[in-house]
Amino acid sequence: MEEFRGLVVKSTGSWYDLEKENGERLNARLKGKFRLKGLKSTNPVAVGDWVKFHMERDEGVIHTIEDRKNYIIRRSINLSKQIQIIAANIDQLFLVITIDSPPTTLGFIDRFLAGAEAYRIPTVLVYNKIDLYETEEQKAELRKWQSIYKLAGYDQIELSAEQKIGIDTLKDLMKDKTSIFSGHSGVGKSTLVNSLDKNFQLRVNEISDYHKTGKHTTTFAELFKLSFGGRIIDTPGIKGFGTVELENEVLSHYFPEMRSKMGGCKFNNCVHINEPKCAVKEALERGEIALERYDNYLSMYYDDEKEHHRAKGVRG
Ligand SMILES: Nc1nc2c(ncn2[C@@H]2O[C@H](COP(=O)(O)OP(=O)(O)OP(=O)(O)O)[C@@H](O)[C@H]2O)c(=O)[nH]1
Ligand SMILES: [Mg+2]
Ligand SMILES: [Zn+2]
Repeated sequence: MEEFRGLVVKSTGSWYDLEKENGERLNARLKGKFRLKGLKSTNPVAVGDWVKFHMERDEGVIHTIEDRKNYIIRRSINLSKQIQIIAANIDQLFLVITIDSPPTTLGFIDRFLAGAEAYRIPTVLVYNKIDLYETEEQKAELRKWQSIYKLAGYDQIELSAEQKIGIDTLKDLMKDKTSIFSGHSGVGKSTLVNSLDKNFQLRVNEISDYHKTGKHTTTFAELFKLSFGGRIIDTPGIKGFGTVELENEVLSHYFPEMRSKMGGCKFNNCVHINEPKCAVKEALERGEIALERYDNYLSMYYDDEKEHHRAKGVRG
């Protein structure tokens, strides 16, 4: 039987829309006795997966999922052991940020970035609405944030989705890659995505309206192709990574600027708080790690500890 290769562009849970390598689209379902090793998930195949299939009449029958480069999951609310794979094979996340309209906090950004590190997905910080940074004070604040994340090693761009400033730089970064946009409500994600591709406009509005109906807990992700050669996965599932469990012992691994220094710590289980001869704290003192980032590291560390004690308490 002839075998084909396809990309999952939409999933309803029982039906999949596939795109073949020649661009052709078709409907597919899973082979009857399909089993996935390892992961206990409610959906074995997710948007962004590459699969192998054969044809039965005019529908595809998926029999193999290719190895994933990465994926994002969501824990289902009722069945605590079950997870739902939201999307797979993501090349990059764009975290859209506005400093005060609406406010994004450094704490939110650092949690998001640590979560993305845990999933091994590169993140680019996108400062939108630069047309609104008018006073010297506002501009200074923007420079300060940019210097914090430059020190941490993140790529950053600034733009105005509304005034179409800096859009080409974003398109260059997106070319031939699969991207996801995240960020607080109102930072301009839809405006930004609309400005990328004229033909895309309708779809984006459809999506955001759909989300507003509050059905997003059962909505699956969808993958869209952009005319300039890039893909966007639209997913309601990751406004942030608040639900990702980041174990305290490895939390600093998810801060790239700490990760690169911790080889020099005296203790190999150093958590860079009270230990002597800690290379991370030495770097902090030399100004090679931003104090704001370190403070957020600490607050995540102690938050999780509190969480942990509370959970223990409940269990008795
Ligand atoms: N001044 C200015 N306003 C912008 C810019 N980008 C977006 N906006 C405005 O910000 C508001 C929110 O933009 P949206 O694109 O709807 O934001 P969103 O991130 O998609 O929000 P949710 O769908 O709720 O998550 C709208 O009124 C936009 O017109 C920009 O670059 N400059
Ligand atoms: Mg939107
Ligand atoms: Zn240390």
